[in-house]
Parts: sequence; C-alpha cells; structure tokens
Amino acid sequence: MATPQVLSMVLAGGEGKRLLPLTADRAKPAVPFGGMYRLIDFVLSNLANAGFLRIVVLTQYKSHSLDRHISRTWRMSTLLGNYVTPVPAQQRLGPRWFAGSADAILQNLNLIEDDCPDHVVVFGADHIYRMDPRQMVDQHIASGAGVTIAAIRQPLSLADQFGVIETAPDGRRVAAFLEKPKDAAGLPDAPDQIYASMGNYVFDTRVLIDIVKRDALDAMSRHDVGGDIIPKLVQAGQADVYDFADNQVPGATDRDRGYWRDVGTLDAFYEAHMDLISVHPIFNLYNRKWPIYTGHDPLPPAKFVFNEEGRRGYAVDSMVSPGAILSGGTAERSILSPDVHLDSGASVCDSVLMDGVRVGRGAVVRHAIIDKNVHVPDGARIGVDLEEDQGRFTVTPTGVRVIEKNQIIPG
Ligand code: ADQ
Repeated sequence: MATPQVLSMVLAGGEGKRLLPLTADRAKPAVPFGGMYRLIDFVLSNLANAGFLRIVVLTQYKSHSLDRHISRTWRMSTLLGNYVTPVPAQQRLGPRWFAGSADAILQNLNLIEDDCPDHVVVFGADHIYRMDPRQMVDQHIASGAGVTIAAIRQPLSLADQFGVIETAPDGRRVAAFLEKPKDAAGLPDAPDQIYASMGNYVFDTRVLIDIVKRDALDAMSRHDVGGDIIPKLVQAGQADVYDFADNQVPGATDRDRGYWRDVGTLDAFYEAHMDLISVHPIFNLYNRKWPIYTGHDPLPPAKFVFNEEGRRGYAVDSMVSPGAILSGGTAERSILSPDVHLDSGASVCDSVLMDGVRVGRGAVVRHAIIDKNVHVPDGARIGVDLEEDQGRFTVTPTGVRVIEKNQIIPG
C-alpha cells in the first residue's frame, strides 16, 4: 500500500491575550519556554520526529519573532520535498486579515491544493507535550472519519477553556461537541473530569476543503475551527475522537506518558516551568528518542564564578542555559535562559528568567517571570512586597510577578 500523503498545518496566529504581557510583542507560539525553547518547538518536534516533514505554519498576529525563529531553527533539507514554511496572512481573498483559524485555512487552501495530500494534520501551536501523530493518522485512515480530534481528560473546572467532547457508546464517534461551555457536565465515570479537545485534528483533505468553503458562506460563523468547523462535522456524524492516552512515544516514561499542558495562562505557564525543575519532572526534556528541537546563537557554556569579593556563584534545583554567568550571584529553583547574568550577591528563587536578563548586585528576585533583556538594578527587590509589586508589575492570581520585555525597573 502506498504511504498516505500528509500535509501538516500548524495554527500559529493566536494572540494569547491571557499570557499578556508575555504576548505584548510576540505571538503566543513564539513565547520562550524552558530556557531554550519556544512554545512552537513542541508541536514542530512532534511532527518532525514522526517524519511529517511538509509543514506550513499559519501566522498572523505579531509574527516577527515567530517567523525569525522558524526560519532560523526549522530550516530543513528541501530534498524529498520537505519544508517548514511560515506563511503570514497575505490577504489572498481581499483586503482583510484572518477572521478566525478556519478563515486562516480558507485563505491558504492553495497550499493544500498545490500539495495534494490525502490527509491534512491541523495542529495548534501552543501546547507542551510529546505525541506521535502517526498513530492518530493511522486511526483516522482506518476509521474513514472526516475528521479525527485528539482528546484528553481534563478537570471539569477548566471546561470553559476547551472544546468538550461527548462520545457515542462506541467510545469513538463524537456524539456532541461544545466549544468552551459555561455549564459542562462531568464524565459518567469521573464527574470531576471532562473529555477535552486538544485542538489537534486530522482531516480528510476533501472534507476539510469542503467544510471551510461552506463555512465561509455562513454569515453566522466566526470562522473558527473549534467553534464552527468541528461542531458542523460532529453534526454531520463525520467526527471521531483519538484518545491521547493511547499514544505511545518512543522513550516515554510512565511518568510523562500522557503529559499535555495548555499553558494558556501565566499561572499555568509558571507551573509548567516549576515542573521542569522539580527533582523528578513529569515532562522529561531528556528523552533522546523523541527530542524537542530548538535553535540558538552559538554561546559559550554557563559559567559559575567564585568572585573576588568572596561570593560564590551557584545554582541548585535549577536549569541554566549557555551564555549565563553567575558571578557571585545565586539561583534556586529557577530557570535561567541563555545570556542571563547574576551579579555579586544577587539572589534569584522560584523564578523564570528569559534571554539576556541581568540581575544587579544584591538584587532579590522571588516568584517571578522576567521577560527578555530586563535589567534588574542593583539592590532592587522583586517578589518581596506584594503591594509594591502590584503597583508596578503584572501579578497573577497565585502571586507570580511578571515583568515585561525591556521594562525599566527603578533602582
Ligand atoms: P483555543 O486555543 O482557545 O481553543 P484558538 O484561540 O482558536 O482556540 O487557538 C487555536 C490555535 O489556533 C492556536 O494555536 C492559535 O495560535 C491558532 N490561531 C487562532 N487564531 C488564528 C488565526 N486567525 N490564524 C492562525 N492561527 C490561529 C482550541 C480549540 C478548543 C480546544 C483548545 C485546546 O478551539 O476546542 O479545546 O484549543 O487547547
């Protein structure tokens, strides 16, 4: 049997409003994660590891850093027709931006028509997980469904953030689908859980082309994949579910099998980082059999200096990226991205520092996410006085201080 032809479309145009201020200047899929990565590296690594090497990334909102990251990191050999191409909104169908994710697909149908795939994998771009999409495509082909939706159990309390799926008695066919319902009911066998769409779909090519064209004519539609396309295919009896719990990734451990995080809020983003630096993280970045790829400027190894003032630079329970220099400054339970500098006596705890952050002499940073290139002046205190911090930074419901890119902090 001939290998099925698969084209992957990664939806990467979302604004990510709930991640503000980290998305003030960049699309959500370009938000840095785990010191060395961008959110989009996770979905692209999953596709690349599966050998799905014809990938278009649909971008729109503040896409400059996303485009740059993709072009630099994800340049692939064009031998055998492989590519990862960022496709900006081009207003092909008239002078308007994408109305929603389904409109983004509609405006790029030429890419599908040019490629002539049998199936189109349409994945979101802002989740932390490992998944072998071949297994989902195999199920999709075997079942003959028009669309197959990846699904995972999630807490009932999060129902209003997800597409909620009710399956038919066979456990496969989607009987009902509600996009972000306010009053979802729990599952019969687990009343405190729902079955959530992961925002990852495999479409039969003809079904996809047909539905986005029909949806374009629907004046009531918001032209959103989760909000409009999927409910229509469910109603037509054409949608199946793929249970993420069945996915087996090479090298996965019992602990990280089934891990999936929608880091849609600042607190979820922070928690996912704290997992990485826990002694036994659930998500295993060290799985060499299913690597998460990324790219960076060449930088020297991280350096820890016992300085001339007799202060030791050290980090414990932390991840420290290349180019970092801890010159008499310390990090505990923190993630330091490339090119972070901690000066003499600086103390950083329970924090995420992005590229190029400088923490001055004697400064204290607690419970914070600090975006790129922020300079914390000598002696400054972040995460110590809640009232003071509320006046100058974003403070999340759990008290994480978020300092935006290039923000000037008074000394
Ligand atoms: P959300 O993530 O809230 O829910 P959405 O904001 O549409 O839905 O984002 C889905 C993906 O599409 C993201 O990767 C985003 O970057 C991208 N995107 C959004 N608008 C776009 C546009 N105009 N152009 C290109 N890309 C765009 C979705 C589903 C839910 C599901 C959750 C899982 O709708 O059913 O449960 O994902 O997180």
